[in-house]
Amino acid sequence: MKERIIMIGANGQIGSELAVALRQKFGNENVITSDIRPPAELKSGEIFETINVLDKDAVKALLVKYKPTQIYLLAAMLSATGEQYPMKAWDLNMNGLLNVLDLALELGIKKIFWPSSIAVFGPNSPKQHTEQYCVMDPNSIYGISKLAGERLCEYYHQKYGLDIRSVRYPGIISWKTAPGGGTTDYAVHIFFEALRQGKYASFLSENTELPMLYMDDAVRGTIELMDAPAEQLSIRSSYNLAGISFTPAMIAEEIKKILPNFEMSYVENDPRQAIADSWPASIDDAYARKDWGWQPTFDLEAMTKDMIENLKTNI
Ligand code: VAH
Repeated sequence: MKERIIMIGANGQIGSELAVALRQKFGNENVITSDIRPPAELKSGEIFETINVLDKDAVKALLVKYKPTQIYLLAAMLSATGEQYPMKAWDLNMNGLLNVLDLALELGIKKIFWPSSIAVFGPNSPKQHTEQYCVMDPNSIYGISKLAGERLCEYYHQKYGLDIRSVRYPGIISWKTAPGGGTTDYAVHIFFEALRQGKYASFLSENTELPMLYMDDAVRGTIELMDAPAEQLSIRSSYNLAGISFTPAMIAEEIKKILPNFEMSYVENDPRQAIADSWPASIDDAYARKDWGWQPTFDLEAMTKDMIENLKTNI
């Protein structure tokens, strides 16, 4: 059967690159992107619809119009912005998901991708090699909404048979689309500033180790999960996914190997520090590796080189 995909929340950091890969895989005519406002650019042949995921009737009309076989739901408010507008974050992250889950059930759309995050772990979760199953006490509204969302996904799978698939993304690093409102965004901003200003003032302290993943790996891994045979998947909440764990000091050193004059400094008392301190430093992704062959390819050196080479020609 021909696959047709609707992506909701397609203008964000992950959606904008995932859409490119999906259009290459399935053809422009089979990938409809949507978001609350039009994208900065839309190439000829690409289909886009303006939609608010909280408007259930509008989402239903979209799904009835295009009859997708898969839905990618990426609309969410991330950790840092979520702490500024907690109830808006809860509303978007939870009711957006519930709208899609209920409509998928009603309209018989079996396959759904929904991103979770390492933000579902909290201060009492293990800090290093955080397992798939462990104490999870998130204390950001974003992390709380993602943990609740994981529980809903597993519930809709077990109770109704929806084929929902999910990964706990680390901080995602990319050069094509700037991230919005995240705690890990420093690891993207640093590259733009290193090339523009030759310096960067990090809002996270130098030894704040966080799990990160390069966008190329994140996009490939997401599609590999969606392509995996359903019977191979033992996790229906959300898979731990690991790539590269590093600190601001480590990424600064890596940048200096290419830009020797780069200067790093640190801003104290940024509210995002407390969020970062509640998260793990590294993740154990054994289940993803075993169930569907997950394997990251970019290490810190390769990512830094790729980021700087691409930004040099694109900004
Ligand atoms: C954030 N980039 O910083 C997101 C991500 C693990 C972090 O969920 O909120």
